[in-house]
Amino acid sequence: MKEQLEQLQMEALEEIKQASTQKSLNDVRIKYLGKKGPMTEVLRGMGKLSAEERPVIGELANTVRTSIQTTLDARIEEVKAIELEEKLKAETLDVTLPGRTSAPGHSHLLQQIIDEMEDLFVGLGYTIAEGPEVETDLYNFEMLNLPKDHPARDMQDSFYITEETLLRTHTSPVQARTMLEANGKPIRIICPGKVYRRDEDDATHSHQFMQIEGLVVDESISMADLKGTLEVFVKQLFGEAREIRLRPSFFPFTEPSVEVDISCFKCGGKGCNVCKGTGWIEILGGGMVHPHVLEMAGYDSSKVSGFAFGIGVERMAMLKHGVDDIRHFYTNDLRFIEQF
Ligand code: 2NL
Repeated sequence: MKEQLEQLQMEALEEIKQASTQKSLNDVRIKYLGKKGPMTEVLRGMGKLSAEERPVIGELANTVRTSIQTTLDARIEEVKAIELEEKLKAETLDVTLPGRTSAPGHSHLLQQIIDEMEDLFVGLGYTIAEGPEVETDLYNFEMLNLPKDHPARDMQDSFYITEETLLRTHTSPVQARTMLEANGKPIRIICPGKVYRRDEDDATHSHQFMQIEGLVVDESISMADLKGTLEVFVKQLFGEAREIRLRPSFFPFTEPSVEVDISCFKCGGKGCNVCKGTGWIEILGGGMVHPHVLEMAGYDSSKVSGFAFGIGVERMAMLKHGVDDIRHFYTNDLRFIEQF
């Protein structure tokens, strides 16, 4: 029995030495010290021993059990430390690695044009005015000489939120607000921003687009001031060689009203596909602010006058860069965006 116990101890210690995971060590524990293991069996056979042998074998059995137990515990600690070490090594964070940088972007083409126009007009002494995109019927229509049931409202039929509030159909309500706030004082402003119209989207129409409107109100402002201002603006954006041409037109908020053409920047006026053979390209509308609009905004139309104009930003961008579909501006395809 003594040899049996010593053999057991040797085998157990050897297996403990070989085991390299917590799980296999636990298996060794169950195998040698478990209820169904060889130690239990040896102890059970003690009853058959003589009175002299029993304490000797009993003591040896205890020594063997303690030896297996402490060797096991020590090895488990060792394995735990190795496993932790490996885990830490696997999860190491190299803080010296360079970070992930995001590629530098740039302004959208429409914003670039707005920036360019803002710079130009600020240089001419204008300030930039902004206002809400959800507007009241009062500022969007009434104050601009478009009373309820006016047929020109149909052209700008819009997205209504309630009977009296809607998405603005032009940036003119910003100008109406600015005039009211000016309390009869002179103003020079441009109003860039998003506007909305109930339109079928196609290559040249979008239910949402951008406008820049300009407004000057002061003593003795005339059509000559409008023409001179637009000439400076057109030469800046389309080149020094450009000329402008004013044709009579109609807007409810200006009287007289004009449509403004520029000489074709592709053919110089001879006629080509861009100007459809006419030598001229229509780029904006404007006119002298209607006296009724001035009066509603608190001005004395017998003392002051004003000019106003409205420019479609997308149309300008399409002309300048030969873009054939307005929807390119909003689909955010990088192959388009990165060209500008
Ligand atoms: C166009 C024409 C225009 C205006 C906008 C305006 C604003 C006030 C008073 C008078 Cl507050 N006029 N704005 C005037 C004439 C034309 O826009 O076709 N734009 C794309």
